[in-house]
Amino acid sequence: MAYTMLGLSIVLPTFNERDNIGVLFNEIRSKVKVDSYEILVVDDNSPDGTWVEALEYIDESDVVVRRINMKGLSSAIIDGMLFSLGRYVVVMDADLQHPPEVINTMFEKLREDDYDVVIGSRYVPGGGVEGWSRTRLVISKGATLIAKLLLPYARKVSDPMSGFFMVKKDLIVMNRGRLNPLGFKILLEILERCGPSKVVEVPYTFRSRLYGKSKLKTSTILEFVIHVLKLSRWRPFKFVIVGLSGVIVNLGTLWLISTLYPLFTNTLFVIGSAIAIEISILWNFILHEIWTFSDRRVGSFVKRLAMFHLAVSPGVVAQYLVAVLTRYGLYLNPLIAQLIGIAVGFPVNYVISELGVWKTYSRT
Ligand SMILES: Nc1nc2c(ncn2[C@@H]2O[C@H](COP(=O)(O)OP(=O)(O)OP(=O)(O)O)[C@@H](O)[C@H]2O)c(=O)[nH]1
Ligand SMILES: [Mg+2]
Repeated sequence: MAYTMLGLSIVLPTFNERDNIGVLFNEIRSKVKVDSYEILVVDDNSPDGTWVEALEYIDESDVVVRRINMKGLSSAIIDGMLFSLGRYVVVMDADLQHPPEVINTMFEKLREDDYDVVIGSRYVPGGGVEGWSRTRLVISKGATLIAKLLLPYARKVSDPMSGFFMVKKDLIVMNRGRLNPLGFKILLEILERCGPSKVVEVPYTFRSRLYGKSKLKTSTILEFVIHVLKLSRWRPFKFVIVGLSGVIVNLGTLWLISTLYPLFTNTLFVIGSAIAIEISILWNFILHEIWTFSDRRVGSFVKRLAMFHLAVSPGVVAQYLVAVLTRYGLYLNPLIAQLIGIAVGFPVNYVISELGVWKTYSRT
C-alpha cells in the first residue's frame, strides 16, 4: 500500500446527503489548512444520487466510492480508510454536524505528539451539542455509559461514541483482520480491537444537521447494544452463567454439609450459610479467571483473589444478611433463604468485578 508522506485522507460516509455534500466540500476547502489532503466520499448508492453530486466537487486527488451491494456506516468507513492513500485518516459526517476547522487541531496533535487516535469530543470542556432534545441527550449519555461500563478503552475517553475522529492509518491496516464493522459506532470498534496506546480528545460542538434526514433508527439502538456486547465478548452473559453455576455450588454445599450435619440448617445456619458462600466465591473466581475475564488477568493471582473477595463483599454481606434474616425472621426453608440472598447480591458483584478486579485487558 502506498502512502503519501504527510497526507491526510478525509473519509466522508454518505447516504442521501445530496444537499449537504457540496456545502461540505466548500467548507473543507476553505477551512482545512493541512498541506496535502484527499477527500473520499463513500456512498451506499444513495437513491438521491449523492455520489453523482459529489463528482461535481472533487478534484484530481479525491475519490468517490459508490458501493452497490453493501450498506452500513461502519463498513463504509473501513472501506474508505482502506482505499485512502494518506498516512492519517479523519472520519466525519457529511451533514455538516462536524466542523471541518477542527481537523486542523486534530492533525497538529496527531503529528506533533504522535498520537494514534485523536477524538473529536462533545463531552470535554469546550465541546457540546447543539439543538438536541432531552430524549436524544439521554439516549446518547445512556449509550456512552453502557459502553464505559463494559469496555475498558471506552472508559479512557469521554466520548467513545464520537463519529468524528482521526487515526494513524497504520493502526487500521495492521489490525484490519480484527475489525468487524457492525452498526454505527466504528470508533468503539477501533478502540477496543486495535488497542491504541496514545489517544487524546479535542473539543468540538456537534451542530444541527444542515439538510436531509437522520439515518438513526430505533434498530440502531438494538444494533448498538449487540455491538457493545460483542466487543465485551459477551462478558455479562458469561458472568451470569458463572453466577448461576455458583448458585448450584452454593446451595449444593449447604445441602451437603447439612445432610452430614443437620445443625447447619438450624442453630448453625449462620455458619453453614457462610461456608457455602465462601466455597461459591472460590468457584466463581476460578471460572471468571479462566473464562469470563480470561483476557484480563493482569498482575498477581493472589491480589486478584483478594480483590475479588473485597469486590464481592458488599454483595456477599447483602446476600448473607438477607439469607439469615429470611431464614430466622420469616422461617423460610434454608435453601430458599439462601437463594433469595444470592439474587440480591448478584448485580452488585458484576459491576464491582468489571470495574474493580478485571478492569483492563492483559495486552495493555
Ligand atoms: N455510506 C453510508 N453512510 C451512511 C450510512 N448511514 C449513515 N451514513 C452517513 O453517516 C453519517 C452519520 O449519519 P447520521 O444520520 O447523520 O447520524 P447522526 O449524525 O448520528 O444523526 P443526526 O444527528 O440525526 O444526523 C452521515 O454522513 C450519513 O450520511 C450508510 O448506511 N452508509
Ligand atoms: Mg448526522
